Parts: sequence; C-alpha cells; structure tokens
Amino acid sequence: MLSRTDKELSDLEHINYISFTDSSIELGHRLAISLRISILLCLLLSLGLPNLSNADNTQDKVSILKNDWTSQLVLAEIAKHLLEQKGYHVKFVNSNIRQQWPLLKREVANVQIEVWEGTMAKELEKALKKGHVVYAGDHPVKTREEWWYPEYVEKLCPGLPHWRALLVCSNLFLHPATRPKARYLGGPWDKYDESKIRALGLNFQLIKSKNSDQLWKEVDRYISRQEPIIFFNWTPNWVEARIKGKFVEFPEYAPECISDPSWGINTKYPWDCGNPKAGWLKKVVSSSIPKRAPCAFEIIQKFEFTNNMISELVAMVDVDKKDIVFAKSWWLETNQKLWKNWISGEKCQARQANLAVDIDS
Ligand code: TMO
Repeated sequence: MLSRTDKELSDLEHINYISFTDSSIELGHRLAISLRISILLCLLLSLGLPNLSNADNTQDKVSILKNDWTSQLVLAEIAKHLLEQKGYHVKFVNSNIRQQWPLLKREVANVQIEVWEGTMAKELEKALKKGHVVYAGDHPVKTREEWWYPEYVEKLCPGLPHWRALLVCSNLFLHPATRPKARYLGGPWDKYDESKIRALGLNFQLIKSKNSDQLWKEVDRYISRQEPIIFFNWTPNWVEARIKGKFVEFPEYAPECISDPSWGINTKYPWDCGNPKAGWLKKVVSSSIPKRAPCAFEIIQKFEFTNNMISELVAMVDVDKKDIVFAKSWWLETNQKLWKNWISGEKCQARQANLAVDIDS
C-alpha cells in the first residue's frame, strides 16, 4: 500500500501523538489526522474570530483621560461606567494637562471630562481651531482658579483680599525653599503664576506641588498650626466647603491682559491680572468620536455636574478619605435616575437597537 519515509511517519506521530507501526491502518489514521486538523482549525478560527472582530471594532474603543486632581479622577471613573453600560470598551490614559493635547490629537485619548478655563483656555482654543478636539458641552458650573488663603491670614495682612496687600505682607509667607522671597504654593497645572508674579512685582516665588494630594497635605499642616500660607485653589473643590478663606482679588481678568503686554498696570508684561472669576468648565472629545462613537459622544454631552455635585464628591475623597472608586460607586448608586437618562438619548437608543440585531443574527 502506501509507503512512507520515517520522516513522514515521525511527523504524523508528532501531530497525532499516536505511534503506529502497522501500515494497514495507515490510511484510516491519515483520515483521522486530517479530521483532527480540521477540527483544530475550526476551533482556532472560532476562538480567534471574536478576538479579531474586537480588534477591528475600533468604534467601540474609547479612552478617557485621567489627570491629577480629584474631581477629574472621579468624573472620569463615572464616565467610564456610563460608556460601559452601552457596550464600549473603555480604558484610561493618564496624563498631565500639558501632555493631554497631543494625546487627544493623536486619538490616544478620546475624552477629557474637565477642561478648566483658568488653566486650559489657551490650549483648548488652539486645539478647537485646528480641529484636534470637538466641543462636547459645558458643565453647569462657575469655576475659579486663583491664589487663596485661610481666613486667619487676613488678620495678619489686613489689606487682603486685595492683591496690593501682598506687596506689604509677603514676609508672612517666607519659606526656607524661597527665602528671601515668599512662597506661593502652586499645583502642577498652572504655568502663568510666574508671569503674574513678574508683571505685578510681587516678592514671591512659585513652588509647585506634584499633585493635589501633596498640595492638600501641605495646606493641612499649615492650617492645623494656624500658620500663614497662600496657595493655588479652585472652585468647585472641597476647600471652600470645609475651610474658611478667600481668593486674592487681582486686577480683573480680560483676554487682552494675556495677549497684549501694554494692557493693564504693567505696560511691559502680560498677565498683570487675575484668572477669570466666573470661568467655564468644558468637556471635549477627540475628533473621531462624534462619527465613530455617536452614543459615547451623546453621553459625554449630557454628562453635567454642578458645583455642589463636584464639591460633594471631592470632599468625600480629599477630606473623608474615601477612595475614588468608592466615591464613584456611591454617586452611581444615589443618582441612577440622572445617569440613566444620560445614557438613553437618541443616539444611544439607536446603538442599543443595532447591538440587539447583532446578537439576534
Ligand atoms: C485644573 N485645576 C482644577 C486643578 O485647576
């Protein structure tokens, strides 16, 4: 009958894990082997296909930016949960606010749930103009990001909150790291404070904390000893709800203050003004999202947090020391009606119908 070389035999044995020596049963074995190989192929294909389709199904992948302050981190978690309710595969991309713009442009990141006017207006304007991001609505809040001090500081520096008081009282804020200048404790976000210090002739030096945790630790230390400190703060945040204090009142913000050095009390330098006092808080998505993930876009557009909703969540984490996942779960649990409404808009209903058809067929 069929003759085989040793090599072929050993190959067959290798595939089949059966050793056979009797040539009369060889044909049967060959059939069995080819059957087994076909079954194996079918298995591999059936295992592989869903993976392949997932990999190709980029319209279901959405990545959400995570920055380095609490409200943004909690809101990012909540947004992830809502998108997952609609079948999106969501991952997080960690970034600081400077690096997030190229990430959005390259579609490495798709969603930024908190764009603050005081720290991000300029970059946002550029990104919108170039079409790298698409506007997804405002949160119904008024934001402010500015120098801030605890109430007891006012007794030591009576002219506050007017900024000129700082020309007289800067020695209150002397610090080993900045001496003979006073320390202004900033976060990692703001890059204009040095310009402001220069333009207004303040005897301060900016020291940046690495993230909000580090900032609050230092603030805590000073407040517990009732020592003078002046630092970067914002609203909505937990601080105004738990600690008495005020923002410094710098000269009123105007766009020309930044764009036109001759504007304002310093005719040589820009930034001789404060940050906007009733700033916005926007949401943006990367340019591919509205078309390829319309339901995700719709959810982000409907996703709206008020000042109270934000400061409540932040206080839970930064003051009551619950973790971010706890805060997310608590919020989802207590606001079901609200977010279920956010995920059942027109586009999401259409997506739901399509998903149902996919499953049926
Ligand atoms: C961006 N931030 C709210 C920290 O100012």
